[in-house]
Amino acid sequence: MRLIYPQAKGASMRTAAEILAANGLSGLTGDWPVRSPLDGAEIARVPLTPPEAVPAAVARAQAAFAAWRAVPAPRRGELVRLLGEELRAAKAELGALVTLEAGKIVSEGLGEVQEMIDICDFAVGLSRQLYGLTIASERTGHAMRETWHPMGPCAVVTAFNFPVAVWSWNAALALVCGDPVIWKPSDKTPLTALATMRILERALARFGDAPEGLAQCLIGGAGIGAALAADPGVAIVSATGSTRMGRAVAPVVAARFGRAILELGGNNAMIVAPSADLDMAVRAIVFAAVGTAGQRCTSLRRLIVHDSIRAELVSRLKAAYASLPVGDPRAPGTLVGPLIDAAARDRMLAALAQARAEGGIVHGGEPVAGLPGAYVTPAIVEMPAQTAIVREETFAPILYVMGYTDFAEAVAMQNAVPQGLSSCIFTLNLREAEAFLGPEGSDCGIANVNIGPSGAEIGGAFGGEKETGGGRESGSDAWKAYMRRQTATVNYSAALPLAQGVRFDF
Ligand code: UN1
Repeated sequence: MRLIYPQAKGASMRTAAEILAANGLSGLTGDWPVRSPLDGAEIARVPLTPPEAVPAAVARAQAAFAAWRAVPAPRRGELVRLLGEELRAAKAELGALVTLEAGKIVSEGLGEVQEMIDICDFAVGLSRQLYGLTIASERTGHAMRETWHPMGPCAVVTAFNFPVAVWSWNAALALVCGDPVIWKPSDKTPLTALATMRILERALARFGDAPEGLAQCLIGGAGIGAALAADPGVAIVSATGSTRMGRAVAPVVAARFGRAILELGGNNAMIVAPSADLDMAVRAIVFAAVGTAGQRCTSLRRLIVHDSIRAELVSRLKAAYASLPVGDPRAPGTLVGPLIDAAARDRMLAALAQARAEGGIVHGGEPVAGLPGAYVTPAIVEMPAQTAIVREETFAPILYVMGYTDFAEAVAMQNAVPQGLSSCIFTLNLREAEAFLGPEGSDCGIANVNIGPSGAEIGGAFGGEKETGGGRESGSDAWKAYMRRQTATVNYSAALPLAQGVRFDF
């Protein structure tokens, strides 16, 4: 391990105040303290929205909906086009704020903003492609069609680990689909949310005549999310976070027949088959398990390796891990930044203790002395079997390694966890690759061959099955979840035939 200290040569020495100012966030006052994971220091205080303010916010969104749904979709797309332009202009500064507030290395902070730009581009094109169907009617002189209409206000609940990109996946689609957006960001990362709202305000000003209340941001705790979930004025609740959070939100939305889009926990695996290109596999494993300090919902947590190559792969991974630069994420060269806070570090250490108790051999996984903040060395844990702790998602850089002998056993292990977000296989064997992607293969929403489980592009639908919640966001036809489908039958004949040949003459 190489330690990178905050005063490292080449690290941006800009103060938090300077980065906040560059994002238009000077002079914030409020009750809620925001801490940077870089060193645990308080960097700002922001005002909190009490849950009692939610009904008024929903009323504003409803009023905005009445106007926005009537705006032609390509014109709605123009607002998202302008948002993409403003994000391009703000990329460096917003990326720096993501690094400051969420602890991502510079490249990943910038990558997160690029993901926002990408989904804006996608949504602009989509604004001219909200295609429905024409359907052949069984009746003479009848025409059937399916049309997609705006749905209503969309609440977007996001997590600290992708503090702005996940909002944009939802907001860019919701806005072109005709839905106002109410955002509840993680209370660990309100500053990036406020900065994003400033960027959106610039786009709204250039757009000119968007309704007031089209996009709101409510900073607060779980009470805000609970109030949004319960409010019948919120048509869609798109929530990203833990399975525990999803268990609280989903029944409340379901009880009022609202629509939920859930993106919850993942416990993502890679199968490494005997034919795998191990050089590529090692690179993919290290990025997916260690990148973002293991705090992606798509992070690699389980390695299922053929017994014939297990010892070699583990020894190569141990060597790679030993060379990883851990420390100040602002410094060029750092690959492992801090965990979000001390509680996250404590959960990692508790998981490792449990893994040991369940027979695991732990390499790494130690708190880093001498650095402020919750810095840890990433852990590789050789497990005798897929025990209880392996089946849990721990949001930290822990990679559990298990062996297999035959392919069917490996696929069964991959699927034998409660979560179902992302998965992958490294193999040069076509039969294994296609079987992994087939109906008896991976049960996850995302399944990859010869790339890792994380770092998805925005063009595909993003989400997963089982305890991951079943929702899909981002690309493909995920937009349909933000609209209501209407089936229309038009009779242009002079008769009134009934379907299915039913006679009802009088
Ligand atoms: C998340 O961690 O909630 O596929 C989202 C990825 C990113 C998104 C992760 N594009 O890793």
